[in-house]
Amino acid sequence: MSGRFRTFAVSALAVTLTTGLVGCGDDDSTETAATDTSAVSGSVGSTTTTTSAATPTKVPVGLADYSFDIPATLTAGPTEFVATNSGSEEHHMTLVKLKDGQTLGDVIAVLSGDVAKGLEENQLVPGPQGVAPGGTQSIVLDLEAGGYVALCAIPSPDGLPHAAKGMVKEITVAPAATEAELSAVPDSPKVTLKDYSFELPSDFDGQGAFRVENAGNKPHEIVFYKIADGSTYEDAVSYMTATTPPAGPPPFTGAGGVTAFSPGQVAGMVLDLDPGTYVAVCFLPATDGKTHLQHGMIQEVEIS
Ligand SMILES: [Cu+2]
Repeated sequence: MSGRFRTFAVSALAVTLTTGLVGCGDDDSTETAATDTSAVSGSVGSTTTTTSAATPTKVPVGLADYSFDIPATLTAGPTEFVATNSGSEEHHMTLVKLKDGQTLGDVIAVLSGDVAKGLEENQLVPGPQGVAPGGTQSIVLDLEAGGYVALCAIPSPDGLPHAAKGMVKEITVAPAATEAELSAVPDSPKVTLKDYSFELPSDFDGQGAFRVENAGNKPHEIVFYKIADGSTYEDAVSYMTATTPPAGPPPFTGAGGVTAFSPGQVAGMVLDLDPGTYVAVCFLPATDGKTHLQHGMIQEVEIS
């Protein structure tokens, strides 16, 4: 499989779960598997454009090797996930919203088999992406009540996804006392994800809030990578598309983005990109065995 070093990979996780290793360092997350999602109605997210945005509730998300520090219970409504990475590897928080009757085990099973199909069949909600060690990423969304699974699908150098090393957590989002009337997702310059391309504002400067929409028919992600000094966009592409994991560290560093999310959904993304050359990329697998990257979902971005 090409690009194996970074492809969305959960394959080793089912085994780990059945042997009970996941959650051993995180006692409060293992007892909520039977989350009742029967009261959840409607689809996740919307693309409603707002003229004034609701003020989101800030939820700090600690990313570490290999765990999430996030409350096991949240409240529905306008939410801002503020992720910080205290670990030594890049992390993200992919969020899967549980459907009626779906359990953590079901999510893992579907993502451990045919990953591309699993991504399409699950409800994927935007989360913080591409967070380098010491980095931060803020994601704004209208969080719906229900059960969620947070996981990190980024593989370590040994090929195992962080989820298989314990970076999985169940989160219950309780209904809000009063339903929010406004969206928290800002009506900012748009970043649009399509099958299979990105559309960035023509004057994209990588600064401030952006409204990220999935206008495709497939789940997509956007990850920004800053290319290291002395390396080129071509170097980054050849590293990302190598058929065997290249030796040495990648010639780029995670600079933020949004995790895989389902068609029709929308999120706010706050960026603070230093001047330099970047790659915007979607690594998700497609159902034809190629990655979205191989379908052309990669773009050079210059920040001056
Ligand atoms: Cu994609």
